[in-house]
Amino acid sequence: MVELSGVHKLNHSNPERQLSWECSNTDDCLGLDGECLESITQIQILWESFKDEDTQIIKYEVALGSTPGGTQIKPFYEVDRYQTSELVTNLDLSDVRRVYATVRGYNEAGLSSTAVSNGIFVSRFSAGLLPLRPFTIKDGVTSNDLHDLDFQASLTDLSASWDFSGDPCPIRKYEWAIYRIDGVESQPLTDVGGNYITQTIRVLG
Ligand SMILES: [Ca+2]
Ligand SMILES: [Ca+2]
Repeated sequence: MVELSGVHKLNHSNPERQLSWECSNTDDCLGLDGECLESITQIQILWESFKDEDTQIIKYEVALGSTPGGTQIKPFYEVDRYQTSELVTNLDLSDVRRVYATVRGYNEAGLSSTAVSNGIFVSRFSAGLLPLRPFTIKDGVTSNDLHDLDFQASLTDLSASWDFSGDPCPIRKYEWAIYRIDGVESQPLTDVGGNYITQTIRVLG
């Protein structure tokens, strides 16, 4: 089972082009799976319909937790036997880093089986909230643990370190640029990938 990242709106003028909120096999489901949630009040989850060889599924129950299989955010509640998706609303995810969804399906014999999602990070940035700790950028240093410098001895190298980890949603890509104090661009925004939190370049001239 998976979580969708977006806040989806129905387009009534063009129902043909609606994103299907259903997935019938694992690959389809994972293709819709989100890594970061853009809302702090609601989440859309999807699951493959449970298969039982002997009896029918008579009901599903859904819960949300901050740990895999947990129910801290929303205890189990019943949803229809024909559902394979659920929009959970009226949530407050402002203090939650990651959400995990769990679905339990019950067969006619009363036996249940459970599916747990792989989790989705709450993107405070997307929701317009402040990060859990401030984003920081320091110049002249090669580690964000060091203090920002206002002077440096090297005439050839420039360093900067940054920390954007205050948003639970992981940063996929960083770009950095360098401007002289008079506004002249020494280096345009340059992709340094997703893993770097510090960068040094050689400045010629
Ligand atoms: Ca996910
Ligand atoms: Ca400085």
